[in-house]
Amino acid sequence: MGDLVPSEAATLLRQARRVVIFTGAGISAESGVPTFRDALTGLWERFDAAALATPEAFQDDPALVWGWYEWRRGLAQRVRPNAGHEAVAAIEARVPGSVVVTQNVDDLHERAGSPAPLHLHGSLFTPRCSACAHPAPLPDGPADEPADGRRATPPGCARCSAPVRPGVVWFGEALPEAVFESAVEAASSCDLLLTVGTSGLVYPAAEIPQVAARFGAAVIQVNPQETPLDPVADVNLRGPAARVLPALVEAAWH
Ligand code: BJW
Ligand code: ZN
Repeated sequence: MGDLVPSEAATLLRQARRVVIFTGAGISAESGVPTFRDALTGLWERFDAAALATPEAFQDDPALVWGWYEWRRGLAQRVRPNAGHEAVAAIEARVPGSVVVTQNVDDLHERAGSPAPLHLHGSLFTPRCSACAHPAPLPDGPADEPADGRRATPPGCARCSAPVRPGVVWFGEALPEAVFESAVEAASSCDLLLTVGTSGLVYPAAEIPQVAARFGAAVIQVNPQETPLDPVADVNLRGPAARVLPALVEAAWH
């Protein structure tokens, strides 16, 4: 454990009064949710996730895109939060001025006990109308791989009968404004930002750690790989979140 976390990182966390924990797909990897880049497993390996996560893909082939998201919703429901999500909730419990900002569309932070994570890219669990944005109920029964393959025709909107779409943010779409503003506000007023399991490639989300650094916060990154955020981070902890985050909590407070 000792070599996972240098004392500098433990001290930064112990002394912090406001922590922002900024997470990406890597924090859910050890729960069994493929990261965005390797989300193309199983039945989906023939498809390019970046091409499916667009309004154009949904317009061209709504059943393909809806089926992909229903499969991912089913997977998210079947897996459990891991020790990384639990360590994040432990930090929030210990440092009351903390905020979780996640790019993830699963609900594993909530299920680990994080009270109100800010979901920059929406959620698998809040479908809405693709035309009038009226919120739609989740389909009945457990979401699963559609029995007849990859496709699942999306339900129609109760108000206008246009196809229902997933409540996520696709490429080319604006992030939910109030959520993004709250994230920027939290980043600009924290004294420590932890960036965990994100490639740091997708904007404007990737600005969040940079905002924190610009406003004088320390930045700790947790990722087994190098990312474009390496130079922004004061400390780079190279390892998987479910091992490194509990070790960091342990080193800070026990
Ligand atoms: C571990 C680990 C372990 C592994 N422990 N770590 C230039 C060209 C074209 C477009 C653009 C451009 N510059 C900017 C743009 C715009 C675009 C963008 O950023 N594109 C880039 C790719 C270039 N951005 C947008 O379009 C955004 N909107 C926008 O800009 O709107 C403008 C606008 C304004 C006003 C009106 C209208 C429009 C929207 C971006 C939305 C992103 N949405 C997605 C899909 C969400 C739904 C879904 O999940 O399907 O969000 S894309 C995808 O990427 C998803 C993720 O949240 C996001 C970030 O991915 P993340 O989390 O970093 O995952 P990975 O897989 O990339 O990385 C995993 C990391 O984990 C790796 O580093 C591993 O090493 C690590 N890891 N195991 C810890 N155990
Ligand atoms: Zn509608």
